[in-house]
Amino acid sequence: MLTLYYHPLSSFCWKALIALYEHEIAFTPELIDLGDPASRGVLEQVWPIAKFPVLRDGTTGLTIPESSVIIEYLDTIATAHAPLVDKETDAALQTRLWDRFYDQYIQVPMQKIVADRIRAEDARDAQGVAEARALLAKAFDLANSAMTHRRWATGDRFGLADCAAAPALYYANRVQPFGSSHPSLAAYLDRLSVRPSFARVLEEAAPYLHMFPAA
Ligand SMILES: N[C@@H](CCC(=O)N[C@@H](CS)C(=O)NCC(=O)O)C(=O)O
Repeated sequence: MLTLYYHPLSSFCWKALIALYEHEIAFTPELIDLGDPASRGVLEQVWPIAKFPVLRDGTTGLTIPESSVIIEYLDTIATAHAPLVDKETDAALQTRLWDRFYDQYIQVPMQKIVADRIRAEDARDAQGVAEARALLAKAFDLANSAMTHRRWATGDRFGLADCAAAPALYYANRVQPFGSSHPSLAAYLDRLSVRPSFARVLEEAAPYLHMFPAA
């Protein structure tokens, strides 16, 4: 049996949840509240870095942190659906490239902006936030032009990079809206939002979304 250590508001956890729902793999959700020392301790025990998601496979005894690695692992144990990382080398490289792109150049700067909002006024990092916003703007341009002729992140098949793109774009659009400036990217986010796996994640997150710092 699989256990997922997660929080329903966490963008990197959304990435793993999308993959679990795509594969229709059963798992036990272990909700972690990082603000509660006991709950944080549970996460630290399985992964001392204390970042989620973390997957624990009770059958093999394996503990797997890092959302992209979790998704690659799920491909190895799920057989009912197409893999989320292509088997063919060139396609796999594209999938991993766009997975890194959405994590590093959209999700990470988005998180920088959000994290700054919850800091004390005198600990805020205006320069870091400005750099994050500039990186987001550049990444939006690149992703928008890539998505002009694609349905999913790397072409016709939904995969790992789409699992990364969905939470990254959802939250980035809240901190730096791109709907009117980047129509192809906005249309891609619309497609992601009605994909049943991501629609389910959004539905489950809805009771927690009021906790997202608006500004
Ligand atoms: N590279 C990691 C990033 C995980 C990550 O940053 N998770 C955030 C939640 S979205 C977290 O655990 N934050 C808690 C903290 O930094 O204390 C992955 O892909 O899983």
